[in-house]
Amino acid sequence: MIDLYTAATPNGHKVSIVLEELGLPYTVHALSFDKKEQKSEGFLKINPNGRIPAIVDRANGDFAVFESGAILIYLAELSGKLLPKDPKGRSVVLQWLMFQMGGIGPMQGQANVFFRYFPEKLQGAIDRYQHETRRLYEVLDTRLQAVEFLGGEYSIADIATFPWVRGHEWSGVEVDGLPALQRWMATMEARPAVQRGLLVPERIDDASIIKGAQAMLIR
Ligand SMILES: N[C@@H](CCC(=O)N[C@@H](CS)C(=O)NCC(=O)O)C(=O)O
Repeated sequence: MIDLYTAATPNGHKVSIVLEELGLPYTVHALSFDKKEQKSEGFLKINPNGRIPAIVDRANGDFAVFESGAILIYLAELSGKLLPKDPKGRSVVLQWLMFQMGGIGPMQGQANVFFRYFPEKLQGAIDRYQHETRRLYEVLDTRLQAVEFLGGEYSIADIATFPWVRGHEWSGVEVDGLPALQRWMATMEARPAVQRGLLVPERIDDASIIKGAQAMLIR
C-alpha cells in the first residue's frame, strides 16, 4: 500500500495518474497549503523540501520518496511498466521527463506565480515566463509531430507533462498553432486512468487555489 501526500496541482496529479495507470492501491492524504500543512514537522520527515507530492511505500519498509519525477521513476520500476528497460528507450523517456522537471514545471510554475498569484503585476516577469513556457511547448509540438508519445510509447514522460500542459490557460499561455501538442492532449484526456487521477484529491475552487498559492509566497 502506498500513502500519497498530495494537493490538486499539476505535480500532485502526476502521481495520482501514475498510480491509477498502474492500478496500485493507495491512500490519499490531501494537504492544505492554506494551513501550511506541507511545512509541518511530521511532513518534513517525509519530504525535507516541504512540498507535495510525496509518497511512503508501506510495503517496502515505509520507504519515502519526494520529487515528482523521482516518484514516477520509483513506481514505474516497482511495477516494470511505463519506463522501458533497454538503455536507449529508458534514456529517451528520462530525457523528456527531465525536460518537464527542469523546464516546463519551473517555467510554467513561475508563469502561474506572476500571472495569477503575485500581489504586484510585474509585466517583465509575466512575459519572460509565459514566453519561455510557450517556447517549451513548441519543442514538445515538434517532438510530437514525429512520435505519438514523448518517449515513443506511452510512458511516465507523458504523465509528467500532461497535467502542466492542460493548465495552459491558467498560466495565460496559448496552444494555438501547435496541432501535434493538441492531438496528444486529446489522446491523454481520453485515457480513463488520466481522468481518474485528475480527480485526486477533490478539486477545490479557483479562489481557494489562489488563496493557497498566495499563502505559499509568504515564507
Ligand atoms: N520539483 C518538485 C516541485 C514540487 C512543488 O513545487 N509542489 C508545489 C505544488 S505543485 C508545492 O507543494 N507548493 C507548496 C509550497 O511551495 O509550499 C516536484 O516536482 O515534486
